[in-house]
Amino acid sequence: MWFRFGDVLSLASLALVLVGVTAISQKRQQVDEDAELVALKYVNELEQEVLTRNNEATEASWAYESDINEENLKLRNEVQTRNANYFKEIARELRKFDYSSFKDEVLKRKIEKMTQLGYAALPEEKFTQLLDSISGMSENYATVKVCDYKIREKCDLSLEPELTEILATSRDPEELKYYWVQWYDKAGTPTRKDFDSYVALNGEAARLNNFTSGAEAWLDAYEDETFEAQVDAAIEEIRPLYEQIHAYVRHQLRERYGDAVVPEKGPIPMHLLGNMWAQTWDNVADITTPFPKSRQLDVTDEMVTQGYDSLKMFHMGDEFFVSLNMTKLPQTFWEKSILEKPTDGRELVCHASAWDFYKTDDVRIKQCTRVTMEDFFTVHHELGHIQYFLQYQHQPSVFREGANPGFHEAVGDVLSLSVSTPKHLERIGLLKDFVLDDDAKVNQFYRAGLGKLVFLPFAYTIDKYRWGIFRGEIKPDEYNCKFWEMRTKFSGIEPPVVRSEQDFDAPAKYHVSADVEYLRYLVSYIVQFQFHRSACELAGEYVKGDPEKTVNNCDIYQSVNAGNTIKEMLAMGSSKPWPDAMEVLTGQRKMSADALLEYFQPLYDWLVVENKRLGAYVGWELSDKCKSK
Ligand code: X8Z
Ligand code: ZN
Repeated sequence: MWFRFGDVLSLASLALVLVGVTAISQKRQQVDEDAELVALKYVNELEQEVLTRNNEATEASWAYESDINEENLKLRNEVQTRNANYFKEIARELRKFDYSSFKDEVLKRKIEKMTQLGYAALPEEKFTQLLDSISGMSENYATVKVCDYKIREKCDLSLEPELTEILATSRDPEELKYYWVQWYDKAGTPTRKDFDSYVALNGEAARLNNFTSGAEAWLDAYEDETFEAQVDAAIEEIRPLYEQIHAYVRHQLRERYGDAVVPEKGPIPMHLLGNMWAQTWDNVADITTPFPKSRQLDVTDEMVTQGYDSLKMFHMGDEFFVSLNMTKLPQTFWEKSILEKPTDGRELVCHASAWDFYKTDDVRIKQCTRVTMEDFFTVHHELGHIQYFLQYQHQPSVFREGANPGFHEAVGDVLSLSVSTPKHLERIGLLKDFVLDDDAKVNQFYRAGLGKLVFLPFAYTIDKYRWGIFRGEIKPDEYNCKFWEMRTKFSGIEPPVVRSEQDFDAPAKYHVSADVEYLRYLVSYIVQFQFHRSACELAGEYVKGDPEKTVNNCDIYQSVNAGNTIKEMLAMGSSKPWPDAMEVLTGQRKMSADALLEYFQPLYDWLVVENKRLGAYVGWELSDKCKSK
């Protein structure tokens, strides 16, 4: 016998149960599918309203930032508060769906993004308090005026253009120190109260969004649990190279300023480095260059001689993008942008920015452009943001973002890497009869090092410091000295005067006062070399192992092939995780310092030999320039 009677019964009931289970699961599946359809319809129907609201908010922010006054601030805050409530409501509705089991990956990704509320998660009263704290800081930053070094009763100097210009060009340590102190005292310290309230509310918002702190909320944009560790590893990888350029610059500055101003083994006094935050040092290339007799690559004077103005600079940037078969700037860009500092006396945020108005072709830049080579690069940087906006404007609103924030920052810089080659500068008539011999090459690599390499530990510190604060690891009574301790540790620089906990210096950097995440720039300065190398390969300008076709002398200008592939990456917006976008251009799915190290290998080789020859000390001792009491 195969089975007994009872077995028959139990088999039958099993079959019945199975039929039942199948029916239930079919039904459940049906319910799931119905729910998914309902969600899809809901999300699609929101699209137009989301665009309109984003547009209104952007218009209000633009109006305020280009004309800072009470009324514009009030209007901006009203729109933002209204929108925060709206997006909170949408998120509440969307959370009713069990969207983690949705089959439509695009829909799932949309809902995940739409339920991430950021500051809008706060109750309305706290949301407006947070807005007030941030606008308090950034308004202070935008409106600081300092008094002239020689004519002390003349007190109308702004960061842009006056202080920026002085820091870049003055070679008088006392004058530089004076302006440094003025700026940090006025742009940093007065923000302390607002900053404390900002930290508290930022933390509350992060926890409402299920993050442990604001640090995790920021890192979430990179969609990779191990991203922080990868960033740490990249900084370690770059460190030997950084130490070499640092040692060389310190040595050269000692030659110029002497032992009493620049120590042999200590950190470099930062006011001597050509930039208020010592974030890039290319403004001191002229006084530290390896081969002063060889022609230098600074074309600022030539730009002035040729009568360049901001409009010309933007037209040239536009022309570069068009030469890559990318999108030409729309007419309204020229009509609505602010490309020069207004002279009608109104206050505005001068820090350069690019804006997407969530319509078709309404994109703008606000920049207090100066006619310098440095700003020529910034023009390309900003136009890179604009090109990204134009390439992804067909995407649904939630995907109208960079693949990650670092991608957005990298696009224009990829073009700048081409613009900065002697080859390109000759092409556009800014450099004539240039002989690219060995000395000139070292000068070129060195200048690139001052513009790119030295930025990496700076960018790292700005957010490592804020992560520390957000995570409660850096305590309020050590905010200032921790900042300088970290700046010294990672960059080997120090303030020109002793600072204390009576001072508060980090908000003297725009992005700290304006609550802009900064890791994006570190990521950009790494991935842009990956993008550059691949674009050069596509342009036929780079062949691995070919000494005639290196990444250092590559100009992708007029390469439709490179342009089309970059375009393909940009057009994805944030519709896919960033490794998918990176793969389109580079074939790689990881952020890697390899391309950057390849770019700077010739500089590294030269610096190691030269620092030995000069007996330049490599590394730095601790700083005693911050006293906690
Ligand atoms: O803030 C900017 C751009 C606007 S996204 C002008 N940058 C960083 C800075 O100025 O600190 C570009 C490079 C770094
Ligand atoms: Zn930018």
